[in-house]
Amino acid sequence: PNPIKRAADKVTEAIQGTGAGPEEGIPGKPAPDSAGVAEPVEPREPLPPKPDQSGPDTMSPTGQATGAAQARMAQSGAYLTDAQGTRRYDTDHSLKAGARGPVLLQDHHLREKVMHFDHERIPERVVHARGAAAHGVFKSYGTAAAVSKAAFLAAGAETPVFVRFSTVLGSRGSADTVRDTRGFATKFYTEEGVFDLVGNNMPVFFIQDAIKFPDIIHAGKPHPDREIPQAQSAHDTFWDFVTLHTEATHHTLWNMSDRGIPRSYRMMEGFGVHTFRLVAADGSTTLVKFHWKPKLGVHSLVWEEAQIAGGVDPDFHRRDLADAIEAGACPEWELGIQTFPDTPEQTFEGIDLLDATNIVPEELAPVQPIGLLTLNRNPSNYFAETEQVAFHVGHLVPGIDITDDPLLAGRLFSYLDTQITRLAGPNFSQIPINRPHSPVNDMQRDGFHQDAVHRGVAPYRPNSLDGGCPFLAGADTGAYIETPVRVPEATKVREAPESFSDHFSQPRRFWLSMSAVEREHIIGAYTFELGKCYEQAVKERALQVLANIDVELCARVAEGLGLPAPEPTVAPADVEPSPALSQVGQTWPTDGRLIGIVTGPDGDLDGVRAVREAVLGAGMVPLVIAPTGGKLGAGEDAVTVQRTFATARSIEFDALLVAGAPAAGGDAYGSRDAKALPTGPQGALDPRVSLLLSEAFRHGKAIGAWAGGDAALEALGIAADAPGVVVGRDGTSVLEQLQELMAAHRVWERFVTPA
Ligand code: HDD
Repeated sequence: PNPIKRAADKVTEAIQGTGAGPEEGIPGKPAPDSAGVAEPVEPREPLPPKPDQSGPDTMSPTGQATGAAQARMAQSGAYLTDAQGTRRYDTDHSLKAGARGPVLLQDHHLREKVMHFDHERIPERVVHARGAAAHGVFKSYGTAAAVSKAAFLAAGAETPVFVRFSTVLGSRGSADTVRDTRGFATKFYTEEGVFDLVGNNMPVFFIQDAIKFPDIIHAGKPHPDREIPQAQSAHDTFWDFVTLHTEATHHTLWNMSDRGIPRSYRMMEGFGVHTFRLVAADGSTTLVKFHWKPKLGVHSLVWEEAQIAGGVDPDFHRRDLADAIEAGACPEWELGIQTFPDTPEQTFEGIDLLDATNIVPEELAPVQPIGLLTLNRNPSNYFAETEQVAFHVGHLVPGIDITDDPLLAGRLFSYLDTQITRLAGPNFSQIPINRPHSPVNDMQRDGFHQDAVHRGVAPYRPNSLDGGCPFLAGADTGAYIETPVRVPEATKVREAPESFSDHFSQPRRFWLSMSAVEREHIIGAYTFELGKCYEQAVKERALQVLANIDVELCARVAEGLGLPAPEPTVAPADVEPSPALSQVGQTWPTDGRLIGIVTGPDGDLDGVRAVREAVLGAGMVPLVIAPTGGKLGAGEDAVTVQRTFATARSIEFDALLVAGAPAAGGDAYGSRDAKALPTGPQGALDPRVSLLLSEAFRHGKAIGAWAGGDAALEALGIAADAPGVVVGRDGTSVLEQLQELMAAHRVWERFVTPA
């Protein structure tokens, strides 16, 4: 028998006086609440974690359980206790002098409960506050073994990972789909210690020297007087900074491109940004740039979708990631490296590898795949894992070393420092999500939140009292040894090298590499963002920067702002486009794409059932959209409605299908009877369906209709032969054609571009 039901029955009996009623005020016998809502009275085992949430059982070096074992320890036993493990009989009422009397100061349970609540919030990250994360595994192909001795890059090595994606500017409660750079931070729990690859979804950065990081972030964050706008770069201080600091031009252009509004975390590239130095077993070194390549391709929202999603579903990306993993559509990325000879100049084909505002085009240095990342498990507790995870670019393992990139140097300070405030002390590596999976045997002691009970009396080296333990490792026993790079004889200066001063040729390459439709999106983004600025001088300076990238770009944005287009102040750089930078023109797997099926109670439900099966069979997600919730049809074959006209909005779907009416008599084509189509109060197409279809059309999504469902499209003036519209006799054949269209992500022909 169901224990919850049994318990509920008992309480009901008590209320109705048919059983042994709870005696008022006696601990151990819960009283029914005034609404008579039954609460279980018998303890039962907590619900097991969902399959994708149960972490591996491991023990940390300090003897603490981690993963699922730790989760059980945090919430163990059947009864509610206080923080000291003492059982409580009531947690809903303060201790009072009489039921209507004053609350007593001696109520230490009230005091403890509210005290803990008062301190539940910790400072959010100063940047990248809004994030979503998942566990997974990294399987090495072994192809990097020749250039790096890192054990996790050896052939066949499998390493647990935790990946956190984020936006940069917004606070923890801000929307996911804002125009911004996305963080892509990966913690590899390797057998040689933790390696963190703390990257972004863009390969370049705003600044070349970490000393400017507070400035760019102050400029991007909300204005200090009114604290607006939230999570936006469309405001004066941001544009003031990036136009006065032209090294930001390349990154700003990436931000204004479709890369600034990804469709999904699953469909983003990731980049280590800096040049790193790999060290092979024989001591030879290679300079590299890290790339994450998503198996589903790199795709973006269109700007209107991103804005609608900000209101309709601010958790759009977070939900998408968690839902996909829970459904078993585990996202995958290939890790790749571009390799460059480790010469004293640290340049490649004239490109300074220490300047983080530069890319090296993939056509010049191909990305070589070295392993596969699969995210396969959602966190079981957001705070414990996603919030408390602490990344640091200085978490390195033997075989991976740093370069003299001045941006990286500052980061090596910042990431440790910030955790001391955010995670309240220096022991954050003992928090379960941050614990290395390799043994820890340091001589660090004490401090706030010290979890370990260290043994021994001699936490110093050398010592004789603890038998000389711990011992030092050497190169042959896996020690991390810094590469003995020669530092050129130099004079102390506060200045940038001359090679950091070209701020326009790389942005120009990016612009020239874009397809016509991507250029339109960029023009639209600059026009929108600068249109939100109040200061004329800021807009004029921004146009000057654009003129130095490309005169056409500048002229179009100037036109939108109603300002004259300035002449360039630097000659346009003679650069070759890099086709790999464009997101348009290829096809990709459609796994996990969401298909909305619009129908009503009189719709072709047999057809809807068949289409649902076909969508599932193709590894995608069908969502039936109908006027109200519940079921359509009767009996075992009834179709469950997942979205109503009130809850469905176009942004959720990658494609839409409109069902018509069931075939009447001998007409195999179905009926265009208006009754089968979802109608609104006046009998016309329901306005919410009109909005759904017209938005999907405007956003370049594939739309299909069968059995007369195209009457809905006709009502909106969408022709049956419009690009990306498929009308057919049965839903499954229409679906096949939609899938082909979705492989290109969008119906690009629908976007108007100049001839
Ligand atoms: Fe940073 C967080 C990525 C430059 C200072 N950064 C942070 C996160 C990512 C990046 C993905 C979120 C990590 C997480 O999910 O917890 N940051 C970058 C990249 C950079 C970069 C790709 C340039 C190539 N960052 C950068 C500089 C500084 C910082 C130059 C400071 C001088 N970053 C921080 C920080 C954060 C951070 C303040 C905030 C929270 C945290 O570190 O743990 O220390």
